[in-house]
Amino acid sequence: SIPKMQWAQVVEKKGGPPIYKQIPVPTPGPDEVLVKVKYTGVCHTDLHAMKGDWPLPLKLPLVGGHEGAGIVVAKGDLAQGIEIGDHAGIKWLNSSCLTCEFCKTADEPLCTEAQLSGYTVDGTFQQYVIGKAAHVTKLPDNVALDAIAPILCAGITVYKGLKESGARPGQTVAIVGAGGGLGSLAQQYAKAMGLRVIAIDGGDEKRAMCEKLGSEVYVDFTKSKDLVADVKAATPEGLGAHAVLLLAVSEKPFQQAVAYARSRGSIVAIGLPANAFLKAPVFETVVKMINIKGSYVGNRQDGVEAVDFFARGLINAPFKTAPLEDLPKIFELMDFTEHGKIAGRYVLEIPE
Ligand code: 8ID
Ligand code: ZN
Repeated sequence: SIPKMQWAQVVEKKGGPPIYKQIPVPTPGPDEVLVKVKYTGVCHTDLHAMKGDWPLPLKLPLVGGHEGAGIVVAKGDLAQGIEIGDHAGIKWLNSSCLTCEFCKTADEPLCTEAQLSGYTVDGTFQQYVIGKAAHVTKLPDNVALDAIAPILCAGITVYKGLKESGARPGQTVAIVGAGGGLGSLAQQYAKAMGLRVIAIDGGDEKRAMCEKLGSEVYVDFTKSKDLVADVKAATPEGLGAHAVLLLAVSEKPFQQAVAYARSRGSIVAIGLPANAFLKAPVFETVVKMINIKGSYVGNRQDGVEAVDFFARGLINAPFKTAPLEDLPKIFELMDFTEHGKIAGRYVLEIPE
């Protein structure tokens, strides 16, 4: 039976920290489901939210988290497509209107009425979370709920970003921030999609991880004397990367990527460092015919496909597990201004 109260990590004021406390269990509306969360990933977005890094209003007090994997335990009368007992994933996109032009054309992340898990509505850092039935991702029963949790944001986002890059099998993609949560999964999706990977990040722990994940070259941005030259040297004929996936939480690579992108190549901005600007020399961008674009999570079908890659055993990125109670410690490790020390993803285990 569903209890009245539950454990949650609650951010009560901008800057945090999250407070571990008991709050009421929410009741799903007619077109919603209640998911008992078993595991949730910790995305850097959760840290941005707590710090108030972005020009996008936030719910407060807030239960963060948007990479939830669990089991449907209740549903409203109008909730379709998912049943009580199904394994389910809660994504960043908690709901959208489903009637605007963006929703009609499968660009629902662009819906102006979209609700965001762990940002405008309470997310997965609690035992019971609400999701709009139409947006919950059904998960196969036979996949481990801890390992699949990070697919619900990081996996979907990098899979979509790789598709948006237009890179084709055999081409080379430079992944900037390859050692982080998104980056570790990006390497696996890229490989599964037949792409060749250059990993860019800092430190030897991330080097070892990237080499295991199948990147052909690791460029350490903290040690390289000439990053542009090192990246280009790692590409076919030294002509640069066919695609660049920008996943870092710092501005510099967003202003540098044009220099090592191949002519006709694409640069896909995905990371969201605070107050940052994309900057590119007009001359090089024009004469190299560079395509610079943004990519924002994915639609429902991208979610289905990203989960399917995982369920078929093609995606194996490392993750560490910790109890929900440890969230503040994980934020400290993640914070790049202090540590930036997490190789891969942390997944929180939600108490029974
Ligand atoms: O839909 C979207 N666009 C979307 C979805 C999900 C997450 C965007 N994001 C954003 C997050 O909000 C965050 O800004 O993507 C960014 C990366 O999220 P993450 O992977 O969860 O963060 P992380 O695990 O902390 O990894 C960041 C990595 O970047 C490296 C760090 O060492 C770390 O491994 N990095 C940094 I910071 N500066 C770098 C640099 N100059 C760098 N790597 C290479 N060069
Ligand atoms: Zn995320």
